[in-house]
Amino acid sequence: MNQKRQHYLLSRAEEACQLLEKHLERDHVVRVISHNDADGISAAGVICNAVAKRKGKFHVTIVPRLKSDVLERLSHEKYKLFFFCDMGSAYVERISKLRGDSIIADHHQTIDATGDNYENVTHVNPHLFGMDGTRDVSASGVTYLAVRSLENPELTGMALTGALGDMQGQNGFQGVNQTILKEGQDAGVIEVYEDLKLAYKEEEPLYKALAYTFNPALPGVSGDLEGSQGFLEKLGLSYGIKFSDLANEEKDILREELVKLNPQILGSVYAQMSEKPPLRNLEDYSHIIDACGKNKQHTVGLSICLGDREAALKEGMELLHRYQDRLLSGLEWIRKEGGQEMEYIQCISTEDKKRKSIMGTLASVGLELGILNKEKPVLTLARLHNDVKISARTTSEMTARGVNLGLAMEQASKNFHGAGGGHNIAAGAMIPYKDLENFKNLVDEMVRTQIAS
Ligand SMILES: [Mn+2]
Repeated sequence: MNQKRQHYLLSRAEEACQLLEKHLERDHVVRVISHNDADGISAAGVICNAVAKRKGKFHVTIVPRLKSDVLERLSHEKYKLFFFCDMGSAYVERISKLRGDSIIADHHQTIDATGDNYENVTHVNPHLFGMDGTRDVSASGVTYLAVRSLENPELTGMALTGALGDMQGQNGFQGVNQTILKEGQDAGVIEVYEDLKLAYKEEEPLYKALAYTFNPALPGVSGDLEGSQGFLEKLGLSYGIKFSDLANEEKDILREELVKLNPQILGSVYAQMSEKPPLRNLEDYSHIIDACGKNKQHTVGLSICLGDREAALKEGMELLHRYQDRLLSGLEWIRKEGGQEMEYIQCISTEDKKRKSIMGTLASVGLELGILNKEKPVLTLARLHNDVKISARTTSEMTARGVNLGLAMEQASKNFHGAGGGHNIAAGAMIPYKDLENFKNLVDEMVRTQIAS
């Protein structure tokens, strides 16, 4: 069953590949439009690398959302091939009106999968074939499929970097991601081994590497530099040295104690063999690209994907450190403030400009670390002029009990002429500020009903 679905997706991707090839042969510039997160930037990296390898030309624009004004601008452009990554599935009809051919490489749910017959649009999306775009494959993976038969096994790592950025593969890859991983391993591009899943193990002093590790979360240590120092001191380990400088027996002690904190700290590590640290470990790679996006420096991220190991990588690391500082101070703030608990949900709100863009991440990590009550879904609230931007996060235990935040955000926001939606575990909405109290009450009630039914 699954094999068959993958087969359909792969053959649709193959159609896209042939279309791409046709345009490359005619020396057409590929017009790439992609999303500003780690998955979108990696996806742009995949298509641009594939085009560059064939001596083709590309023109990339990275946007936070495919809004009307973006499509409007594109409608005046005279490119012969548009390539949409990580977006586009909700706008197939409008994309069909562009002047050239289009390829859509997306993995978001499609509202109308049947109205899909436009001669000049090749639509590649796992949902069209009954597959799960939240777990099975991300946009960078779908984009990889669309250049796969041009022989690009070296891009398998980048395809999975985006998947990790979209929180796929934290407990192993599945579906199409698994297929891509196997392909990368067979080609000697990616190696997988069991190891401690510590972040930036080769770069950072041990206490920082521990504090910056969020996948998985280490209670009392992740996001807490003092906690991490204390943990290492108690074990008699010097916290200022790098992991690689520990003696073997010290490494054993550390491993044993970390497993006690969270057994998932031992798991599969994915390494891209042609890269040196910090880009060798695919999860570290994805965090660096993510930090570029979060700091609104997506060109830096894209340059890293395109092979800049000098200026762009240096800047990427600076952006990563800035992002980590923000994350750590945000967590400290949550530890102090806590969530404002309602009956079934809790809220955290901020006026801090820099914090606003990472509220969703703070909520997820706060839940995982147990700083926030795991039993109550979190709504983060950030006021933007007359509107409030809401990010909603919960745990898989709560979704198993019936919570569906995507549904709640969509339905509740509609009541106040706002917009919202997303996945069951992570979703978002935008509503008028004046309706905030009513919105919160409504979501509280909705979550109550979801758990009860
Ligand atoms: Mn994505």
